[in-house]
Amino acid sequence: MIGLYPRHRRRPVVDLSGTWDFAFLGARDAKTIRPNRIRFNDRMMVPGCFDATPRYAGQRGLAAYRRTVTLPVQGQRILRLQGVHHWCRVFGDGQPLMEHAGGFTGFDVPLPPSRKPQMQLLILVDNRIAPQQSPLHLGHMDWYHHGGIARGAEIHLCPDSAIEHVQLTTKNLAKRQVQVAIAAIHRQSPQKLPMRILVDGQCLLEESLTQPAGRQTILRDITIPWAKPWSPGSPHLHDIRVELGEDDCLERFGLRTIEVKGRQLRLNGRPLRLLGVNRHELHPQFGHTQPLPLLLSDLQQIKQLNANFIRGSHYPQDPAFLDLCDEMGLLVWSEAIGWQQTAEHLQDQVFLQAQEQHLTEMVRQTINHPSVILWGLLNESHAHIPQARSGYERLVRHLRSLDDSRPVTYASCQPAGDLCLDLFDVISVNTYPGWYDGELKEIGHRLDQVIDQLQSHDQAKVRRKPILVSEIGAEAIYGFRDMNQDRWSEQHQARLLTQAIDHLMVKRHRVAGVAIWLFNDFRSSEERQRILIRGRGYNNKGIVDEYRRPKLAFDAVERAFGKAMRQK
Ligand code: ADA
Repeated sequence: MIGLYPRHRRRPVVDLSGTWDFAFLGARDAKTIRPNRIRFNDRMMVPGCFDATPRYAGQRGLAAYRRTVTLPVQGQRILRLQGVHHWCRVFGDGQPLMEHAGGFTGFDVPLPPSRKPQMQLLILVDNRIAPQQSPLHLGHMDWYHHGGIARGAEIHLCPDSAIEHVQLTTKNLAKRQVQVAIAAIHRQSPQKLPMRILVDGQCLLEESLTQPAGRQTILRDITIPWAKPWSPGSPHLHDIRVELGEDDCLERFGLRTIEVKGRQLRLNGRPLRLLGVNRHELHPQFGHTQPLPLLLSDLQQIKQLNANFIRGSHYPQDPAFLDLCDEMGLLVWSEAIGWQQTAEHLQDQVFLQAQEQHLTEMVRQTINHPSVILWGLLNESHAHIPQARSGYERLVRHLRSLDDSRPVTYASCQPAGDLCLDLFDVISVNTYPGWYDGELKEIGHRLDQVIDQLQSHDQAKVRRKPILVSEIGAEAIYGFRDMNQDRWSEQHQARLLTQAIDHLMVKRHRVAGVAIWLFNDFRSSEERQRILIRGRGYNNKGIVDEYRRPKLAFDAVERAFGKAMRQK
């Protein structure tokens, strides 16, 4: 299942989780592969990352997954893949159907009609770093790019009139008014269809529609008199079910607003202070795949820290993770994949188109989560180079066209020279005082300098925006406690984070929030320039290690966030 709960009651959905036939083809070129000639000699788990198993650890290349499914012959069949890393070509009964580049987001593959009840699915998956094939997964990025069908896979059996997606927006919090946008596709014309909208099992709207063939969007406002606003302290969720003809779709929804007012972020009209962590979806045994118990225990630990916020660095997080954040009342920054893109990338049409498609996919799968309060993109990219600006403009415009109900931000690592800050609603800064720059005793001073620069920026528009410290942290090797208490020791990391949180969120009240770098240690890129500065090949700035064992900094952050929370 994709996510935590079934999205359909009427529409049959075939879950493709489980074992598939598998073959690792290594250096082979996908173009030369004859699907019926592949010798399958292994089994692989879906969802899963093949290179997180000891047998294929560290391997880059082409892999083949195969599975035969039995399906009814009538109706439109759609294969939904929720995240394949990071390039794939899909075949149905030996016929190529579609290619997709980019992991971490879902996409649909329409399956051709067939008279046979069985269909053989074959998916070629490539985890090589090859920008011409997969422009968003680049070797310099500071995380390990695992390969495989990492998230869920399903086949949807859709009627002639089918719901493609349902988008829910809080229109008026006080009046409990929600806009329901139903994107539907009709393969026959004209279609007279009964439609109902039910909330928490109660029917709020019933009508009969006549729809022409093709794609249509149906917009309706509904009022839910009993709805309670969603907030971290009271994460109330409501079930909204849309029934259209023979099809249906269920979404869970939280009534809430998020806006920027001067230097504040406001949730349901009230000022918000974000105390949070960055989180990477990586685990030594599962790669990018996130088993549900792992997601839940990560969130338990994050809540234990007195945190209310998670930055999903640096790509869209698992849909089940967002479902859990909705339930557990955690606020999320949902970020599109990006890491230190250059001005050349930001002028490159292929890169920009791939980013636009990825943004569209991210927003589509994330938009109904009340926990998601911020959109982010292009972590630490070259916004200080004038030629990069048009690329930023284009991507921000695209993102806002997909959803204008959430503020947009991006994490800048050169705020003083940044030429794109005016394009965003919230200014976010990644800064490493006491680790990459300066010493522990200078942390407060260095943080003040960064904030002063922004709050006295020559563009008035920039001066008045909320500021988030989106990364701050230090490396510590789990278990390394040292009498010198210097860099790489657990003590150093604990002291640095205590001082930083205390300065930003207790002593001074100049920022809207902080997200420490980071919750969990994770494997970094195998590229030489990166691995030489990453002990064990890992980014060790987690306050828990890769198996979620707490370092000294865990308790320190819990105490510091607790103190900050009580200050409110
Ligand atoms: C950057 C980057 C992170 C990580 C961090 C670090 O700020 O955004 O992804 O690489 O540096 O650990 O150095």
